[in-house]
Amino acid sequence: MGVRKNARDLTSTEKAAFVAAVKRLKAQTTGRNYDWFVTTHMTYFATVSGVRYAHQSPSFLPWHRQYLIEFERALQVYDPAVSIPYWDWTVDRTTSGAPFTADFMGGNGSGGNGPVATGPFAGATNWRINVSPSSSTSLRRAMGSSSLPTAAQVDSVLGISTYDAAPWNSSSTSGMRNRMEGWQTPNLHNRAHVWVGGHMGQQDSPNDPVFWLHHCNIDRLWSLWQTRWGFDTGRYLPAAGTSGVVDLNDAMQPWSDVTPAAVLDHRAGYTYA
Ligand SMILES: [Cu+2]
Repeated sequence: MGVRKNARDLTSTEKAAFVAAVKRLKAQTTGRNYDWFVTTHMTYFATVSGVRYAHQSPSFLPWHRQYLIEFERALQVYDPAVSIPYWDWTVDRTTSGAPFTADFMGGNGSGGNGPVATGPFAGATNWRINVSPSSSTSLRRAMGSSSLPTAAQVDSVLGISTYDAAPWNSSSTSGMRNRMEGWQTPNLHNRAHVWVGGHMGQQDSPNDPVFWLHHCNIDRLWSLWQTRWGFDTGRYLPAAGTSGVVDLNDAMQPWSDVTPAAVLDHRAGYTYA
């Protein structure tokens, strides 16, 4: 069983191992390589066959949970000791501190939404953007022009006992999911994407490796919510018979056999430090 650690607590060796595994997956030329994950996120950014799977829907959390599990397994083919670390942006809130150090995710883009200038993902030779709606082949960031959510705002969201509510989309005004995803205040997940900017502000956001650290934190927050309110299937909504979204026992594309019910209790597979 893997333990996902806070990125600020990784040793130099652990940081180097994560970066190395990510780069090996990027260099893989067939199968579910790094760019497959980028393409998949772009595909499921939109509605597919009339269903919203990954965003603006109840399955935002279970879809990304499975997506991270698949990514972590793909890394572990190269290094079984690697787990995805999480970026707790309620604590690490600067553009040059963890995880944006030169030995890990690297720093800001140069000159406002320009290419990342430091670290292992700086420049198209180190890290080439292959799949994107924009033309830049270098990773871009424009960090810090907005604000990150606070610990008090996270607590307010974790205190909402109902998972989600009709109309089960970005207009849902009650329920935890839409405040966690970020179409309602305090906009947790969306705000961190916007704060990093550059590729992280686009549908091809997994091109920025910090995507995985951010979504690992969102998954951790969901796990904390589950710890408080329950890991059982009764905590996920909607249960059944809802058109256009993923009910508890509906399969989530692109996986044919993975339902929200199947991923709710992750504790046998991985835990959070
Ligand atoms: Cu996201």
